[in-house]
Amino acid sequence: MGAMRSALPQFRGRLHDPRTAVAIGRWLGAAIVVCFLTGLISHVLQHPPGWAAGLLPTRPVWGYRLTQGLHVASGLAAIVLVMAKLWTVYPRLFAWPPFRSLTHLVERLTIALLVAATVFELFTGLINILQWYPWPFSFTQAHYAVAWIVAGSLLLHLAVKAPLIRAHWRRKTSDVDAADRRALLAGVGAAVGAVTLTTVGQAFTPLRAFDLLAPRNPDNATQGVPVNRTAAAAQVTHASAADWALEVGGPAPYRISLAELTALPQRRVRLPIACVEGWSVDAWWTGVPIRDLLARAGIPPGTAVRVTSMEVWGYYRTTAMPAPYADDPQTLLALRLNDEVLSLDHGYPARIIAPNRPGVLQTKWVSRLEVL
Ligand SMILES: Nc1nc2c(c(=O)[nH]1)N[C@H]1C(S)=C(S)[C@@H](COP(=O)(O)O)O[C@H]1N2
Ligand SMILES: [Mo]
Repeated sequence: MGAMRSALPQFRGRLHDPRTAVAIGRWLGAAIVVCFLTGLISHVLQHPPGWAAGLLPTRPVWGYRLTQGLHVASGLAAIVLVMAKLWTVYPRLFAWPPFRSLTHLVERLTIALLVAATVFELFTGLINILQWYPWPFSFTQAHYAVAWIVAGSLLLHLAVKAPLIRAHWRRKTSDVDAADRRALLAGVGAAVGAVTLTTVGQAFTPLRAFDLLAPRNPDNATQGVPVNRTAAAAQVTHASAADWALEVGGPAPYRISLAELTALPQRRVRLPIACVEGWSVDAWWTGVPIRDLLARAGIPPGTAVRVTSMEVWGYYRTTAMPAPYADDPQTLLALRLNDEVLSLDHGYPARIIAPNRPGVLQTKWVSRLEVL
Protein backbone atom coordinates (compact mmCIF):
# COMPACT_ATOMS: atom_id res chain seq x y z
CA MET A 1 0.00 0.00 0.00
CA GLY A 2 2.73 2.42 0.97
CA ALA A 3 4.66 1.68 -2.24
CA MET A 4 1.50 2.18 -4.31
CA ARG A 5 0.82 5.48 -2.65
CA SER A 6 4.29 6.89 -3.26
CA ALA A 7 4.09 5.79 -6.92
CA LEU A 8 1.05 8.04 -7.44
CA PRO A 9 1.59 11.61 -8.64
CA GLN A 10 1.50 14.40 -6.08
CA PHE A 11 -0.52 17.54 -6.81
CA ARG A 12 0.56 20.82 -5.32
CA GLY A 13 -1.62 23.14 -7.47
CA ARG A 14 -3.92 25.02 -5.12
CA LEU A 15 -6.89 25.34 -7.46
CA HIS A 16 -7.75 21.62 -7.35
CA ASP A 17 -9.97 22.53 -4.42
CA PRO A 18 -13.69 22.28 -3.64
CA ARG A 19 -14.28 26.03 -3.86
CA THR A 20 -13.01 26.12 -7.46
CA ALA A 21 -14.96 22.96 -8.30
CA VAL A 22 -18.14 24.54 -6.93
CA ALA A 23 -17.55 27.87 -8.70
CA ILE A 24 -17.12 26.18 -12.10
CA GLY A 25 -19.75 23.54 -11.29
CA ARG A 26 -22.41 26.20 -10.86
CA TRP A 27 -21.91 27.45 -14.42
CA LEU A 28 -21.64 23.93 -15.78
CA GLY A 29 -24.80 22.92 -13.93
CA ALA A 30 -26.67 25.91 -15.38
CA ALA A 31 -25.48 25.06 -18.92
CA ILE A 32 -26.54 21.41 -18.51
CA VAL A 33 -29.98 22.38 -17.19
CA VAL A 34 -30.59 24.75 -20.14
CA CYS A 35 -29.26 22.15 -22.57
CA PHE A 36 -31.42 19.39 -21.08
CA LEU A 37 -34.67 21.41 -21.04
CA THR A 38 -34.24 22.80 -24.55
CA GLY A 39 -33.33 19.30 -25.74
CA LEU A 40 -36.53 17.99 -24.20
CA ILE A 41 -38.52 20.65 -26.09
CA SER A 42 -36.81 19.62 -29.31
CA HIS A 43 -37.59 15.97 -28.66
CA VAL A 44 -41.27 16.61 -27.94
CA LEU A 45 -41.68 18.78 -31.06
CA GLN A 46 -40.10 16.03 -33.21
CA HIS A 47 -41.57 12.95 -31.53
CA PRO A 48 -44.68 14.09 -29.64
CA PRO A 49 -46.36 11.40 -27.55
CA GLY A 50 -49.84 10.73 -28.96
CA TRP A 51 -51.69 12.77 -26.36
CA ALA A 52 -49.41 15.80 -26.87
CA ALA A 53 -49.48 15.97 -30.68
CA GLY A 54 -52.74 17.92 -30.71
CA LEU A 55 -51.39 20.40 -28.15
CA LEU A 56 -48.13 21.47 -29.80
CA PRO A 57 -47.89 25.28 -29.87
CA THR A 58 -47.39 27.08 -33.20
CA ARG A 59 -46.55 30.36 -31.44
CA PRO A 60 -44.25 32.14 -31.02
CA VAL A 61 -43.17 31.41 -34.59
CA TRP A 62 -39.51 31.82 -33.51
CA GLY A 63 -39.87 29.55 -30.47
CA TYR A 64 -37.84 26.66 -31.85
CA ARG A 65 -35.25 29.02 -33.24
CA LEU A 66 -34.69 30.33 -29.70
CA THR A 67 -34.77 27.00 -27.86
CA GLN A 68 -32.58 25.14 -30.35
CA GLY A 69 -30.17 28.09 -30.59
CA LEU A 70 -29.89 27.91 -26.78
CA HIS A 71 -29.49 24.13 -26.90
CA VAL A 72 -26.48 24.30 -29.19
CA ALA A 73 -24.99 27.37 -27.47
CA SER A 74 -25.30 25.88 -23.97
CA GLY A 75 -23.88 22.57 -25.22
CA LEU A 76 -20.86 24.29 -26.75
CA ALA A 77 -20.32 26.33 -23.57
CA ALA A 78 -20.55 23.12 -21.53
CA ILE A 79 -17.64 21.62 -23.49
CA VAL A 80 -15.36 24.37 -22.19
CA LEU A 81 -16.83 24.18 -18.68
CA VAL A 82 -16.50 20.39 -18.48
CA MET A 83 -12.83 20.63 -19.39
CA ALA A 84 -12.23 23.25 -16.68
CA LYS A 85 -14.18 21.27 -14.11
CA LEU A 86 -12.36 18.02 -14.92
CA TRP A 87 -9.03 19.81 -14.66
CA THR A 88 -9.97 21.04 -11.19
CA VAL A 89 -10.94 17.62 -9.87
CA TYR A 90 -8.75 15.17 -11.79
CA PRO A 91 -6.15 14.74 -8.99
CA ARG A 92 -8.88 12.81 -7.18
CA LEU A 93 -8.48 10.05 -9.76
CA PHE A 94 -5.20 9.27 -8.00
CA ALA A 95 -6.58 9.29 -4.46
CA TRP A 96 -5.47 6.34 -2.35
CA PRO A 97 -7.19 4.16 -1.26
CA PRO A 98 -9.58 4.40 -4.28
CA PHE A 99 -12.56 4.02 -1.98
CA ARG A 100 -13.02 4.06 1.75
CA SER A 101 -16.41 2.42 2.06
CA LEU A 102 -19.20 0.96 -0.02
CA THR A 103 -21.02 4.32 -0.11
CA HIS A 104 -17.84 6.02 -1.23
CA LEU A 105 -17.43 3.44 -4.02
CA VAL A 106 -21.01 4.00 -5.19
CA GLU A 107 -20.46 7.75 -5.10
CA ARG A 108 -17.35 7.46 -7.27
CA LEU A 109 -19.14 5.17 -9.73
CA THR A 110 -22.00 7.66 -10.16
CA ILE A 111 -19.41 10.35 -10.91
CA ALA A 112 -17.83 8.06 -13.50
CA LEU A 113 -21.27 7.57 -15.06
CA LEU A 114 -21.97 11.32 -15.00
CA VAL A 115 -18.66 12.14 -16.67
CA ALA A 116 -19.02 9.39 -19.28
CA ALA A 117 -22.60 10.33 -20.15
CA THR A 118 -21.82 14.07 -20.29
CA VAL A 119 -18.79 13.55 -22.51
CA PHE A 120 -20.89 11.30 -24.78
CA GLU A 121 -23.62 13.95 -25.08
CA LEU A 122 -21.25 16.83 -25.78
CA PHE A 123 -19.16 14.83 -28.24
CA THR A 124 -22.09 13.39 -30.24
CA GLY A 125 -23.81 16.80 -30.20
CA LEU A 126 -20.69 18.56 -31.47
CA ILE A 127 -20.16 16.03 -34.23
CA ASN A 128 -23.82 16.24 -35.18
CA ILE A 129 -23.75 20.00 -35.70
CA LEU A 130 -20.80 19.35 -38.00
CA GLN A 131 -23.10 16.94 -39.90
CA TRP A 132 -20.77 14.03 -39.42
CA TYR A 133 -22.32 10.68 -38.51
CA PRO A 134 -19.45 8.24 -37.99
CA TRP A 135 -21.39 5.93 -35.65
CA PRO A 136 -23.73 3.05 -36.44
CA PHE A 137 -26.53 4.10 -34.03
CA SER A 138 -29.28 6.68 -34.54
CA PHE A 139 -28.01 10.01 -33.24
CA THR A 140 -31.36 11.35 -32.03
CA GLN A 141 -32.31 8.20 -30.12
CA ALA A 142 -28.93 7.76 -28.44
CA HIS A 143 -28.52 11.47 -27.66
CA TYR A 144 -31.99 11.58 -26.13
CA ALA A 145 -31.61 8.41 -24.04
CA VAL A 146 -28.20 9.35 -22.64
CA ALA A 147 -29.54 12.82 -21.71
CA TRP A 148 -31.64 11.08 -19.06
CA ILE A 149 -28.53 9.34 -17.70
CA VAL A 150 -26.86 12.75 -17.41
CA ALA A 151 -29.91 14.18 -15.66
CA GLY A 152 -30.21 11.27 -13.23
CA SER A 153 -26.54 11.01 -12.35
CA LEU A 154 -26.30 14.81 -12.02
CA LEU A 155 -29.16 14.84 -9.51
CA LEU A 156 -27.42 12.06 -7.54
CA HIS A 157 -24.13 13.95 -7.70
CA LEU A 158 -25.76 17.16 -6.43
CA ALA A 159 -27.49 15.28 -3.61
CA VAL A 160 -24.29 13.55 -2.50
CA LYS A 161 -22.21 16.72 -2.71
CA ALA A 162 -24.88 19.03 -1.22
CA PRO A 163 -22.99 19.62 2.07
CA LEU A 164 -19.76 20.40 0.19
CA ILE A 165 -21.57 22.65 -2.29
CA ARG A 166 -23.26 24.53 0.54
CA ALA A 167 -19.99 24.97 2.40
CA HIS A 168 -18.22 26.41 -0.66
CA TRP A 169 -21.03 28.33 -2.35
CA ARG A 170 -19.81 31.68 -1.05
CA ARG A 171 -16.30 33.04 -1.26
CA LYS A 172 -14.51 33.11 2.10
CA THR A 173 -12.86 36.42 2.96
CA SER A 174 -9.92 34.55 4.53
CA ASP A 175 -9.26 32.61 1.30
CA VAL A 176 -5.61 33.01 0.32
CA ASP A 177 -6.13 31.59 -3.19
CA ALA A 178 -8.92 34.00 -4.13
CA ALA A 179 -6.84 36.04 -6.59
CA ASP A 180 -5.55 32.95 -8.44
CA ARG A 181 -9.00 31.49 -8.57
CA ARG A 182 -10.46 34.73 -9.93
CA ALA A 183 -7.87 34.63 -12.72
CA LEU A 184 -8.74 31.01 -13.55
CA LEU A 185 -12.48 31.72 -13.57
CA ALA A 186 -11.96 34.83 -15.71
CA GLY A 187 -10.00 32.71 -18.19
CA VAL A 188 -12.73 30.06 -18.30
CA GLY A 189 -15.35 32.79 -18.71
CA ALA A 190 -13.38 34.34 -21.56
CA ALA A 191 -13.09 30.95 -23.27
CA VAL A 192 -16.84 30.36 -22.99
CA GLY A 193 -17.45 33.89 -24.28
CA ALA A 194 -15.15 33.34 -27.26
CA VAL A 195 -16.77 30.01 -28.21
CA THR A 196 -20.24 31.54 -27.89
CA LEU A 197 -19.42 34.71 -29.80
CA THR A 198 -17.86 32.81 -32.70
CA THR A 199 -20.77 30.36 -33.09
CA VAL A 200 -24.02 31.93 -31.88
CA GLY A 201 -24.35 34.08 -35.02
CA GLN A 202 -25.55 30.98 -36.88
CA ALA A 203 -28.89 31.33 -35.07
CA PHE A 204 -28.75 34.87 -33.67
CA THR A 205 -28.20 36.71 -36.94
CA PRO A 206 -27.25 40.15 -35.51
CA LEU A 207 -23.95 38.47 -34.47
CA ARG A 208 -23.51 36.86 -37.88
CA ALA A 209 -20.32 38.84 -38.55
CA PHE A 210 -18.56 36.98 -35.69
CA ASP A 211 -19.79 33.56 -36.73
CA LEU A 212 -16.31 32.27 -37.60
CA LEU A 213 -16.43 28.75 -36.16
CA ALA A 214 -19.99 27.60 -36.76
CA PRO A 215 -20.04 25.00 -39.50
CA ARG A 216 -22.52 26.83 -41.71
CA ASN A 217 -22.07 30.35 -42.92
CA PRO A 218 -25.53 31.82 -43.63
CA ASP A 219 -24.03 34.00 -46.36
CA ASN A 220 -22.85 30.90 -48.20
CA ALA A 221 -26.37 29.99 -49.22
CA THR A 222 -28.76 30.12 -52.15
CA GLN A 223 -31.75 32.48 -51.96
CA GLY A 224 -30.45 33.70 -48.57
CA VAL A 225 -30.99 30.34 -46.83
CA PRO A 226 -28.43 27.56 -46.19
CA VAL A 227 -29.11 24.06 -47.51
CA ASN A 228 -28.73 20.93 -45.42
CA ARG A 229 -29.85 18.12 -47.69
CA THR A 230 -29.28 18.98 -51.33
CA ALA A 231 -31.48 17.88 -54.20
CA ALA A 232 -28.57 15.81 -55.50
CA ALA A 233 -28.30 13.95 -52.18
CA ALA A 234 -32.05 13.34 -52.21
CA GLN A 235 -31.86 12.26 -55.89
CA VAL A 236 -34.42 14.85 -56.96
CA THR A 237 -33.73 16.37 -60.38
CA HIS A 238 -35.36 19.02 -62.54
CA ALA A 239 -36.52 16.19 -64.82
CA SER A 240 -38.32 14.42 -61.97
CA ALA A 241 -39.89 17.75 -60.94
CA ALA A 242 -41.07 18.55 -64.49
CA ASP A 243 -44.18 16.33 -64.59
CA TRP A 244 -44.91 17.00 -60.94
CA ALA A 245 -48.42 17.32 -59.54
CA LEU A 246 -49.48 17.43 -55.91
CA GLU A 247 -51.73 14.60 -54.72
CA VAL A 248 -54.05 15.28 -51.83
CA GLY A 249 -55.69 12.22 -50.26
CA GLY A 250 -58.92 12.51 -48.25
CA PRO A 251 -62.68 12.06 -48.60
CA ALA A 252 -62.48 13.96 -51.95
CA PRO A 253 -58.97 13.22 -53.24
CA TYR A 254 -57.53 15.30 -56.09
CA ARG A 255 -54.38 16.07 -58.07
CA ILE A 256 -53.30 19.62 -58.75
CA SER A 257 -50.60 20.92 -61.10
CA LEU A 258 -48.04 23.57 -60.30
CA ALA A 259 -49.79 26.06 -62.61
CA GLU A 260 -53.10 25.49 -60.82
CA LEU A 261 -51.45 25.82 -57.41
CA THR A 262 -49.86 29.09 -58.45
CA ALA A 263 -53.30 30.37 -59.52
CA LEU A 264 -54.81 29.71 -56.06
CA PRO A 265 -54.90 32.54 -53.46
CA GLN A 266 -51.36 32.87 -52.09
CA ARG A 267 -50.15 33.94 -48.71
CA ARG A 268 -46.76 35.53 -47.91
CA VAL A 269 -45.35 34.96 -44.40
CA ARG A 270 -42.06 35.65 -42.64
CA LEU A 271 -40.89 32.50 -40.86
CA PRO A 272 -37.53 31.08 -39.82
CA ILE A 273 -36.00 27.81 -40.90
CA ALA A 274 -34.59 26.61 -37.58
CA CYS A 275 -32.37 23.59 -38.09
CA VAL A 276 -31.93 21.07 -35.31
CA GLU A 277 -28.20 21.59 -35.78
CA GLY A 278 -28.47 25.13 -34.48
CA TRP A 279 -28.41 27.39 -37.53
CA SER A 280 -31.40 29.51 -38.27
CA VAL A 281 -32.46 32.25 -40.68
CA ASP A 282 -35.63 34.22 -41.31
CA ALA A 283 -37.10 34.28 -44.80
CA TRP A 284 -40.20 35.31 -46.74
CA TRP A 285 -42.23 32.35 -47.93
CA THR A 286 -45.11 32.51 -50.42
CA GLY A 287 -47.54 29.69 -51.11
CA VAL A 288 -50.93 28.14 -50.43
CA PRO A 289 -52.02 27.56 -46.81
CA ILE A 290 -52.07 23.83 -46.12
CA ARG A 291 -55.49 24.12 -44.50
CA ASP A 292 -56.96 25.43 -47.80
CA LEU A 293 -55.50 22.42 -49.67
CA LEU A 294 -56.88 20.01 -47.07
CA ALA A 295 -60.32 21.67 -47.06
CA ARG A 296 -60.55 21.14 -50.86
CA ALA A 297 -60.12 17.39 -50.22
CA GLY A 298 -62.89 17.46 -47.62
CA ILE A 299 -60.49 17.08 -44.69
CA PRO A 300 -61.92 18.88 -41.63
CA PRO A 301 -59.84 21.13 -39.34
CA GLY A 302 -58.22 19.32 -36.43
CA THR A 303 -56.81 16.52 -38.63
CA ALA A 304 -53.19 15.40 -38.54
CA VAL A 305 -51.69 14.74 -41.98
CA ARG A 306 -48.84 12.81 -43.52
CA VAL A 307 -46.50 14.70 -45.84
CA THR A 308 -44.59 12.72 -48.46
CA SER A 309 -41.62 13.94 -50.48
CA MET A 310 -40.45 12.98 -53.99
CA GLU A 311 -37.12 12.24 -52.35
CA VAL A 312 -36.07 8.69 -53.26
CA TRP A 313 -34.62 7.74 -49.89
CA GLY A 314 -34.12 9.51 -46.57
CA TYR A 315 -35.20 9.57 -42.94
CA TYR A 316 -37.37 12.61 -43.65
CA ARG A 317 -39.03 11.43 -46.88
CA THR A 318 -42.33 11.27 -45.00
CA THR A 319 -43.21 13.33 -41.95
CA ALA A 320 -46.26 13.62 -39.73
CA MET A 321 -47.84 17.03 -39.31
CA PRO A 322 -49.95 17.29 -36.13
CA ALA A 323 -53.27 19.13 -36.36
CA PRO A 324 -52.15 22.45 -34.79
CA TYR A 325 -49.70 22.98 -37.67
CA ALA A 326 -52.11 21.77 -40.37
CA ASP A 327 -54.73 24.23 -39.06
CA ASP A 328 -52.41 27.22 -38.72
CA PRO A 329 -52.96 29.87 -41.41
CA GLN A 330 -49.18 30.45 -41.57
CA THR A 331 -48.41 26.82 -42.46
CA LEU A 332 -47.85 26.87 -46.21
CA LEU A 333 -47.12 24.65 -49.11
CA ALA A 334 -44.50 27.19 -50.16
CA LEU A 335 -43.75 27.79 -53.84
CA ARG A 336 -41.52 30.84 -53.43
CA LEU A 337 -38.66 31.79 -51.11
CA ASN A 338 -37.64 35.43 -50.66
CA ASP A 339 -39.86 36.29 -53.65
CA GLU A 340 -38.18 33.88 -56.07
CA VAL A 341 -39.39 30.49 -57.27
CA LEU A 342 -37.89 27.88 -54.90
CA SER A 343 -34.54 26.58 -56.07
CA LEU A 344 -34.31 22.81 -56.47
CA ASP A 345 -32.16 22.61 -53.32
CA HIS A 346 -34.82 24.46 -51.32
CA GLY A 347 -37.55 22.04 -52.35
CA TYR A 348 -38.83 22.99 -55.84
CA PRO A 349 -41.63 22.68 -56.84
CA ALA A 350 -43.19 22.87 -53.35
CA ARG A 351 -42.21 22.48 -49.73
CA ILE A 352 -43.64 22.77 -46.24
CA ILE A 353 -42.97 25.78 -44.06
CA ALA A 354 -44.69 25.93 -40.67
CA PRO A 355 -44.28 28.19 -37.60
CA ASN A 356 -42.32 26.99 -34.53
CA ARG A 357 -41.21 23.70 -36.11
CA PRO A 358 -37.81 21.98 -36.29
CA GLY A 359 -36.17 22.34 -39.71
CA VAL A 360 -36.10 18.58 -40.28
CA LEU A 361 -39.88 18.60 -40.48
CA GLN A 362 -40.05 21.39 -43.08
CA THR A 363 -40.33 18.79 -45.84
CA LYS A 364 -38.94 19.68 -49.27
CA TRP A 365 -40.07 18.40 -52.71
CA VAL A 366 -43.57 17.59 -51.38
CA SER A 367 -45.56 15.24 -53.61
CA ARG A 368 -48.45 14.11 -51.42
CA LEU A 369 -50.61 15.18 -48.48
CA GLU A 370 -53.04 12.77 -46.85
CA VAL A 371 -54.88 12.05 -43.62
CA LEU A 372 -52.54 10.39 -41.16
N1 LIG B 1 -37.59 15.85 -48.14
C1 LIG B 1 -36.73 16.37 -47.24
N2 LIG B 1 -36.98 17.59 -46.74
C2 LIG B 1 -36.13 18.15 -45.85
C3 LIG B 1 -34.98 17.47 -45.42
C4 LIG B 1 -34.74 16.18 -45.95
O1 LIG B 1 -33.74 15.51 -45.61
N3 LIG B 1 -35.63 15.68 -46.87
N4 LIG B 1 -34.10 18.08 -44.53
C5 LIG B 1 -34.68 19.07 -43.64
C6 LIG B 1 -33.74 19.83 -42.83
S1 LIG B 1 -32.74 18.95 -41.77
C7 LIG B 1 -33.73 21.19 -42.81
S2 LIG B 1 -32.83 22.04 -41.68
C8 LIG B 1 -34.49 21.97 -43.81
C9 LIG B 1 -33.57 22.93 -44.48
O2 LIG B 1 -34.21 23.58 -45.53
P1 LIG B 1 -33.34 24.36 -46.59
O3 LIG B 1 -32.41 23.37 -47.21
O4 LIG B 1 -34.29 24.97 -47.56
O5 LIG B 1 -32.61 25.40 -45.82
O6 LIG B 1 -35.09 21.15 -44.78
C10 LIG B 1 -35.69 20.00 -44.29
N5 LIG B 1 -36.43 19.37 -45.34
MO1 LIG C 1 -32.00 20.42 -40.21
